[in-house]
Amino acid sequence: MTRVEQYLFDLQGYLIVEDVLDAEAVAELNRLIDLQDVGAEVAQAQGRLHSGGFLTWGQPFVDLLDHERIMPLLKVILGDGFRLDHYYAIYLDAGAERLGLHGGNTPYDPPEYYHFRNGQMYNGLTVVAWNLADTGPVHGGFCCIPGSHKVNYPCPQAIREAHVEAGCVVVPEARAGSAVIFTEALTHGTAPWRAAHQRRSLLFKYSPGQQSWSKSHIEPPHGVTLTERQALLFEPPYFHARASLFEEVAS
Ligand SMILES: O=C(O)CCC(=O)C(=O)O
Repeated sequence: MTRVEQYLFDLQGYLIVEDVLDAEAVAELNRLIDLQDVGAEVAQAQGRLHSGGFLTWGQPFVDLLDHERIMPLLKVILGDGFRLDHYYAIYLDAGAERLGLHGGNTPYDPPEYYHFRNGQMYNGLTVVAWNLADTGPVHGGFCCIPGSHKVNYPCPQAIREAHVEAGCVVVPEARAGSAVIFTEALTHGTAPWRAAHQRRSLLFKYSPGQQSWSKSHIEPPHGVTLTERQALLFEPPYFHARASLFEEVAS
């Protein structure tokens, strides 16, 4: 993680990592999604679908679990030994309405925190959202109140209601191929989807090794071969003697 990335994540509570996937990789992931006939499901769900299960749809999805560009950033954000808590995709069609603002440092939510101690950050549940379509102020998609992972007052109702119309809410530009990393301690939501193209974002949510946000602990997907490091990401939550994700890692 560069000093700039570290500064921006600490300052804002999120970071856009541009061009992690090239156009070919994005096209392949989209092709594999198309094979699943997702379009019909999204239409049936009135233009908004949150759904998991895609790790069995092809190796390119599995490769995202521990992408080499993202892992060093997560090591700083979450500490070594973090685990995959849960994952799902967001599909939005034109006209999909907003998802309300949620999260934020206050009131305190134990599994979703941002602390700074001993000269380093400690985060609870943290999201890596892979964008397979352009998102941003014109199109819609992820929105947030930068810095709210450290805020000391609850988000006022007036700001929740105004949503993206509130001056403090941003819809960051995040093109296809980028990854948006954010702490769930950030106040965030979804801006209405105004683009003609379908929003496709794959959200991988990681917890520090000792905790779980989800009631159930995620199982490795059936019929998928994982590397040693990917398998470690599916370990249940515990702290003592947790294996490093960064030493002698099988590629
Ligand atoms: O990316 C988005 O649209 C928001 C996702 C969200 O609200 C969440 O991960 O809790």
